[in-house]
Amino acid sequence: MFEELRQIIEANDSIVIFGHIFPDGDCYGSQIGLRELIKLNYPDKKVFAVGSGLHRFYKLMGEMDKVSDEVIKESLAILLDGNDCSRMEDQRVITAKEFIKIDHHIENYRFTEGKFVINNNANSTCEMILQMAQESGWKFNPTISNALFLGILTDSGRFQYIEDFPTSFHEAAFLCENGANPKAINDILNLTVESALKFKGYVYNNYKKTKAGVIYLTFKNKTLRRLHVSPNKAGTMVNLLSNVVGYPIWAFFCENPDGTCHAEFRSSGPGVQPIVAKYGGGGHYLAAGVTLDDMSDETVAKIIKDCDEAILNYQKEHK
Ligand SMILES: [Mn+2]
Repeated sequence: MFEELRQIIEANDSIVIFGHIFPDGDCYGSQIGLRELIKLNYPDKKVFAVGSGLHRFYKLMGEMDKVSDEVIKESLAILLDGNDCSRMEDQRVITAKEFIKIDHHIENYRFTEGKFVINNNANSTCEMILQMAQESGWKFNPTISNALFLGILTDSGRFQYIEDFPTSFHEAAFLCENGANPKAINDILNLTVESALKFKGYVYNNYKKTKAGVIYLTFKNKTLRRLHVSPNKAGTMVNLLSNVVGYPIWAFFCENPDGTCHAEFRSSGPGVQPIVAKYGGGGHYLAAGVTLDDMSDETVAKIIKDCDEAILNYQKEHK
């Protein structure tokens, strides 16, 4: 499946690996995992991973690289875990010499910049990198295994959201046999801070719901500042409202300092990706996000109404 991408990687001596804005475990894990795989298996190549990464994992898996504009201009850019160049955190990506992409998100429009492999059924981009490495017969080391395990673990909701359990568990076992340490990774993931407790208290005291079955919350920017949580960080905690009986869609609307709104949607059945796609957002069928122009009552009401309709249609289809 990855033959063509592997040939392009082999043909380039300088490679820069890009990840999406607001990097998560899969973004950082796939960037580090692929960088270390290329370093180990093609020691003569120069390979870098750019972006802000996940600081709390630096000690276990390694840091991100600082790369000059000149290097990017002479390099192959590998885009990971995001639809296209506009989603990448380091916008210098557009100046690269050549592009390839590996991703598991639903494609909003065709990636025309270069060759790509997309697998919507993969639980993570890290799983795809692992499959590429196995297909290529590449060697592994503990850093690579930890990094890829991190992405599989976090993007699958710790092995909940998986299409093909036997395959994913075999892959997890392979990574453990090659040095991944799930306990060390979980220990870092499980750490929390006191402000998170205050945030949870606010969520459980202030959520709203609709008759059809949407449970949601809007956060004014000043509320988020008072709670010491950024709009993006708040969005990652939308699952605080997950799996409440009678509420198949849950959502957070988080107002950014500039008045725009970062909104996250999750579902246990009705598709939310088609809803956010109407507003320029994207993601997965049951887990998607969007940036809205504002967080006015009208804007929120409109998209909540779409969610209500999706639930009612879903219920009709699944009677
Ligand atoms: Mn991902």
